[in-house]
Amino acid sequence: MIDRSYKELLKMRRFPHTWCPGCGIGAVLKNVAMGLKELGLDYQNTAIVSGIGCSGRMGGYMNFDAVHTPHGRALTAAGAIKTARPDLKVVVLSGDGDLGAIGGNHLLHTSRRNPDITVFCNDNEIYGLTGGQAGPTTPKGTKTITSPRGEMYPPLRLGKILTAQTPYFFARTTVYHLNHFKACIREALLYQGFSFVDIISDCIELNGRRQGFKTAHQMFKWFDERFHVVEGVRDHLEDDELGIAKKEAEVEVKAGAKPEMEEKPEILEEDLKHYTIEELSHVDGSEGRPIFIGYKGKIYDLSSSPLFQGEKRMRCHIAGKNLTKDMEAAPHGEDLVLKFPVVGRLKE
Ligand SMILES: Cc1ncc(C[n+]2csc(CCOP(=O)(O)OP(=O)(O)O)c2C)c(N)n1
Ligand code: SF4
Repeated sequence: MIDRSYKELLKMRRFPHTWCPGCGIGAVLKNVAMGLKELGLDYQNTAIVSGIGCSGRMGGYMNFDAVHTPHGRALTAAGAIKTARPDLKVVVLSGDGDLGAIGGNHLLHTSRRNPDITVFCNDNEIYGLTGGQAGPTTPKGTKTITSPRGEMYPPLRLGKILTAQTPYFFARTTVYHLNHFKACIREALLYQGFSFVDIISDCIELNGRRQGFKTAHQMFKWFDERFHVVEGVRDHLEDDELGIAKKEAEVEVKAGAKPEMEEKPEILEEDLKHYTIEELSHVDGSEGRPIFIGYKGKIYDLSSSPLFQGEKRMRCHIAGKNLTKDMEAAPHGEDLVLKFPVVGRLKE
């Protein structure tokens, strides 16, 4: 049976929504809601922030405390919320124009400060709400209402800007590459720091039709021709690549100083407790219990993860489970787990 519990996170009473039929924003809203639901994120532990635009309307349909900011200011509000309430997950939903043009300066400086904020950018490569003007990510040569002979300037390469300085998490995906899209949403939400997902999406009415596409599906096929998925975690993504680029901060080693080694408490193999799947399922973080997960035969204690702190400690769906298969399908979570202490072994 299809799990439709993500709908609890949407204000269904406000439907039908405002977007045109075939618009990619619906897919972004639905899949972000599914990703939040899967990770146990809801109105008690998460705040949503949007800017202005068709994309900026997503926050209004979500069953969360959501802030609809002036045009371009979503990241300033998100940063303020995170500063005042570090226990909250803060998620920004907005468009390429809002985040990359009028909000571009905030994007630069928020990414530099690296707060734990996740941004989902519905990148339809146009200003949709205001009638289809060329925006910062409009590809060169695209005919728009403000560039009837084709956009003169090359687009802003969000990926290049956001991966220029470590640490960073930048993912590019499309509304058409559904499995990849879902994996990016999940990885971005799990990342501790500033994560940005550039979701190539369609504005069929005010971008697609002007370029000769008759349906949203024709635009999806065009996304499939323009982009291809690259596996694993990269340092950077080429302009035609869909994937995840992630890098930790470079460690500064002063001249003459010995690099500091991370101290890991040594646990002897014979001291490790052996857990069955059944026993593991009880160590799920509920009622003050620790948060254990299984991975490749070992049990890791994730209780100290900042994701699971605060008075409203989340009951995360990953706790108490053997995640080996899930993480093999989406290997980006591995480095998240390996830094936590090994506290046991999984009985086969
Ligand atoms: C200060 C200010 N300048 C301009 C506008 C007009 N305006 C509203 S939405 C928008 C563009 C939004 O584009 P994007 O973020 O790509 O969203 P989309 O509508 O394509 O989803 C503009 C220029 C505004 N509302 N406020
Ligand atoms: S104008 Fe474009 S972006 Fe706005 S709702 Fe319609 S299709 Fe979507």
